[in-house]
Amino acid sequence: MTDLPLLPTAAPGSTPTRVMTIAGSDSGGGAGIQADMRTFALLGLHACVAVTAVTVQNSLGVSGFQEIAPDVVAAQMRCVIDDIGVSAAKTGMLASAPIIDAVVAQCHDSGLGRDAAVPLVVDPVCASMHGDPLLAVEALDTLRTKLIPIATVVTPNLDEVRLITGIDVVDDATQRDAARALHDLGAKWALVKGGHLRSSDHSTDLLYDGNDFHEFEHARIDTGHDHGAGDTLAAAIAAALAHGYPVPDAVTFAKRWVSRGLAAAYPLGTGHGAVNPLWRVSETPSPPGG
Ligand code: PXL
Repeated sequence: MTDLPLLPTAAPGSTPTRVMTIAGSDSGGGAGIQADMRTFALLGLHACVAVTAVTVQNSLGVSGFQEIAPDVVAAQMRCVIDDIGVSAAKTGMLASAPIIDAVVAQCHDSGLGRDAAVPLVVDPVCASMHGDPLLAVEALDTLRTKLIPIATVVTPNLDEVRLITGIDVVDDATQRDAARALHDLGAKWALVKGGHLRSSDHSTDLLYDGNDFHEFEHARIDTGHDHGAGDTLAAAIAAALAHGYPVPDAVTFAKRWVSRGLAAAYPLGTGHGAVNPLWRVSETPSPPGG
């Protein structure tokens, strides 16, 4: 598997591949649509956006958010997909059951999802890293029964796995149980992120498609500044799918992308800093005279 190219991938003046994020805005710029758009742009894609909510947050946490009306979320998706077209899409913070319902209905109408032409990565965002809720508790059932069944890939962390499946992942066996449960809910591929599970210096993510388990082991990168890491991982998977990668290769690529971003993470404010998806830019030559 080769690395995805840095922008631009289309000749000047010609249209790049498009991808859409359906997610919330993070005023601190570390997560949400801001993280997604940076990753999409750096991976040679034109980023389209359906905003679901506007959060008020800084490095210390989320102090509130305003939801966007569900029909406006769906309208953003529809008008972009009908005109500009996208090769992959990703969901992040969806805030409420009515927004999930509107997104799922629009995915069906617009040909997004596991059995449709356009793959859909579902990052089932439930709360911020500080524990601030980003999805209404009563929306969990809608997430479970309507959105996950149309996911090409679902990418929960261990807290989200517990909320969605009821499984407390504590070892290899329960991580496999969780992957099976997510696949049983209808996701084509389930990626159960291992977090701190097995060892303090390594982390293993598990990918499952109903037949094979793929393990992705990587060294844990010790940074207090990992805000936006989950969003960036899911966005990089969507970007790689838009470029035509098969799912296991897309995950391999995305893991590398996030690891490098974590190694280059930076502090912000007085709380948590952010994963740095711009790490790759500093490796490119300066422009002439720059
Ligand atoms: O990292 C999850 C996430 C997604 N989307 C938005 C967020 C966060 C975490 O804070 O604020 C808008």
